[in-house]
Amino acid sequence: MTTLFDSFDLSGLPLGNRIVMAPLTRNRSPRAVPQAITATYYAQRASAGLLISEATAITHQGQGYADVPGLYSEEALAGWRAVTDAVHAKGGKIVVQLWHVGRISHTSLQPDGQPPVAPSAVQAKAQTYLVDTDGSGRFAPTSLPRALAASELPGIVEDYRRAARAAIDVGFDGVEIHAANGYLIDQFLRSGSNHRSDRYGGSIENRARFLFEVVDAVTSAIGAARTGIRLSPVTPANDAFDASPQALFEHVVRGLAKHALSYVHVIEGATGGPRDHQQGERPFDYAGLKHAYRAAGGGAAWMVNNGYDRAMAQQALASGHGDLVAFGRPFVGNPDLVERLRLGAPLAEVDAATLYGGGEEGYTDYPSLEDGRNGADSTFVRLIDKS
Ligand code: 8OZ
Repeated sequence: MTTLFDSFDLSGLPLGNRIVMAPLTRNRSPRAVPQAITATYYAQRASAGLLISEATAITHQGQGYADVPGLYSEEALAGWRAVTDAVHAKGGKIVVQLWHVGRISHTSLQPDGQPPVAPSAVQAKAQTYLVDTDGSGRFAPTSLPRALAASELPGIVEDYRRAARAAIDVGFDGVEIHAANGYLIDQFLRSGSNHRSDRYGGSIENRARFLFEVVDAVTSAIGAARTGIRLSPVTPANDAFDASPQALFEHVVRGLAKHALSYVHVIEGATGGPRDHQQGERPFDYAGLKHAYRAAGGGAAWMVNNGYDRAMAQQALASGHGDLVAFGRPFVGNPDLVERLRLGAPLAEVDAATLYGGGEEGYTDYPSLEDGRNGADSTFVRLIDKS
């Protein structure tokens, strides 16, 4: 029977186990540049079969929160080179998540204070995170975006292509296209944020066109075997809404099946929230989504995510529901999550106050079991899970 601890061949990339570190935004990259502590943070977690980096902006325009990293300056790329070297030195594997936030941004984060861009000029009921000049952080409503002209889209597709190429050049083992959680690609997909009447709006086929153009560009630049994608069919994150998610996402995965991608990563339910969250008329059928993909010839690894614990994850693999399981928050507080799951050891809880922004505290100072400091002498570590 398949277990979490079995190795996996990810389109030629050998993974030591089926446990994936999900992308986690940490806001510790001033001027979009990953720092030395970021290399330490990922290297501490390198026993995961695969690390997926935090969402990383492909351009300044694709940026939507204070101090998130980018792939669009030499300095940022040098910072990422230190990260990939540190992970590889520990025998780990790491892909970078390619991110364009679309309307989930703020004029103060955009080039020349411009409005963010989106499929349509519809403001999201969502918040972003800003840092004031005195260094204090605050949440702020996202700004009213301007609608992209169709003539601008090839340029953004090119930005994805360029970022993917740059990522491979600084040592990433691949990329994950972020098509989830209400960001630019998801904004095109869903009727709630896409009110266009040109060939990028209206029908499901039209709304998925931008996603497929990005996938074509990235796979042609770095190869489909190094390209994964993340979807979140029913998440309400960042005001994402579609009334017919089943039809929409089955169309999407049937199109993805034409490429020999490395993996399809599916957030089940509301991101970081209830797994049974519903949009549209009936509960989302994840097995049906996977079936649509396989029936269309799609052979990529199927990665599942959202609120999995050890028992659920083992069950997902044993039943064939997924090939890989991505864990998010458990990796924040447990750098040695793989070892803890292997031993059935307790997991440390996350300190919510140090999730976004700051330095080493709540970032690189969570102990591993090996540190021999677990629990008792650590003020922020609380044991929550004995499964
Ligand atoms: C949490 C905070 C900011 C951004 C996502 C990139 O939801 C994010 C994100 C998560 O995909």
